[in-house]
Amino acid sequence: MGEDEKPGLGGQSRDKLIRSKEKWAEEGRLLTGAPDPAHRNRLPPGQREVKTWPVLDLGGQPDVKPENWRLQVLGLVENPVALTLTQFMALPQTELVSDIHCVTAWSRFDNRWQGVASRTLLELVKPKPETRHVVFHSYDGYTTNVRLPVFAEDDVLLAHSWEGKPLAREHGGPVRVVIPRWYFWKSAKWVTRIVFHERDRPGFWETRGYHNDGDPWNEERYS
Ligand SMILES: Nc1nc2c(c(=O)[nH]1)N[C@H]1C(S)=C(S)[C@@H](COP(=O)(O)O)O[C@H]1N2
Ligand SMILES: [Mo]
Repeated sequence: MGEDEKPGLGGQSRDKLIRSKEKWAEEGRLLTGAPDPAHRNRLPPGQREVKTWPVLDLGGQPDVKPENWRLQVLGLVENPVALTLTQFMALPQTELVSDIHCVTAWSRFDNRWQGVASRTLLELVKPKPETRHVVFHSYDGYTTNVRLPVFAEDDVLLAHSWEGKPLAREHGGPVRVVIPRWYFWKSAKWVTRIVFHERDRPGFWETRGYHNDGDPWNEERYS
């Protein structure tokens, strides 16, 4: 792990937090048994709308100074890059509005994000043909995985701002991933490394009972 990449809360409280979420998965908490694959409702099954923006993490929020932030994009790509925040901000910029759906049952509508579209990044690094999977690595040691076509959707971005202001540290600033079609645990905060693979590598929650995909309308909460 690098200088800024220290896991948050050590020891007992972190273990307790992780254990209680694993228990949710074992018990199948919040499942309604009534999926909505056609998206008839804006709110996915078992979710409730909130107007606040809850903070979820593993008990620590890494303090990554903008000048120290790096984004490495590597693995099965033609053109691996390591970007400073200045270089990242110089890439073509996108603004997108999307809803958040957290697996703990809250949803937040109409979040306005500014950042770099995943497609812009893909054009820059050029994944090799055998690439199938993407893993995000964060400064707090968190990881999460998605299939390449999921990352390549046109509503996915690496966000540095929310509602026109720099993304707050508690929400993953300087830069986080936003994958609005999946539960929000796929949207890595404090992202620092994006690695392209031929084989899948389940991430932090995916190896602790959570679904490998995470489509809220199909209630893909747990594996
Ligand atoms: N690096 C990192 N990213 C993370 C997490 C985390 O613990 N560490 N938690 C995930 C989970 S479970 C959720 S619901 C969202 C929460 O994002 P928010 O705190 O901005 O609402 O971040 C996701 N990304
Ligand atoms: Mo979550």
